[in-house]
Amino acid sequence: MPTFRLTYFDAPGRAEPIRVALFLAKLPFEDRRLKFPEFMALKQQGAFPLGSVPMLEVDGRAIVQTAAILRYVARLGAPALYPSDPYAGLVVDSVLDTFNDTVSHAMTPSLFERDPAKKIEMRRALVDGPLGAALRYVEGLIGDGPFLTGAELTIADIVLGETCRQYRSGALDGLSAETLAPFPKLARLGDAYAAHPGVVAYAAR
Ligand SMILES: N[C@@H](CCC(=O)N[C@@H](CS)C(=O)NCC(=O)O)C(=O)O
Repeated sequence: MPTFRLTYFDAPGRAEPIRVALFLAKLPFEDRRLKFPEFMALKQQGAFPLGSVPMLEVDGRAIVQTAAILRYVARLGAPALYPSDPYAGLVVDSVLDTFNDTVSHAMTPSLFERDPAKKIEMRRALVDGPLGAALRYVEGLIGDGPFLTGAELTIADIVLGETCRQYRSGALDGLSAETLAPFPKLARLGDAYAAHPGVVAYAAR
């Protein structure tokens, strides 16, 4: 088995689903968490191929792009985390891109907004716009559940479950359990994720 080192900030963000997937796949890894000045210094030294994190080093080789890393972890250590059915795989990939690309980019300006009132206004616009569209899209994709493609937890469920957890925690001003209220299937997925034995074990580690 290769050695793994995951580099990110000391925050959940894009890295938390990768950390959870590595844990569920029983793949030991070094969880390297950088303070922002350390990140900037390393970035200036060219430590990150595209200047961004998360970065997974596989036997010392630097690999970036969150969704690709998640699929690799699923392929390597936990086949159940990625469906073998091609349509189910398409749904998983579409949800990963929706959250890692569309939602992340839409969210970024509000993360840097310092004025609390403006931040809340930006979050309201997100819920009325791209975030709401993404949540409606996911709600429509979930079938009988509890997870996105059925009974098995996939890497897309990890991303969705962490998203639900983050909104419910109140860590993002203007987003809360109420944001999920119009999306009962997604809210149920969030509950099933939080109760998954592997996720419970990850939280207790
Ligand atoms: N497409 C990349 C985007 C990575 C990304 O935007 N990372 C942010 C943190 S979440 C970052 O490193 N920002 C700091 C910077 O670009 O200087 C992925 O999906 O992993």
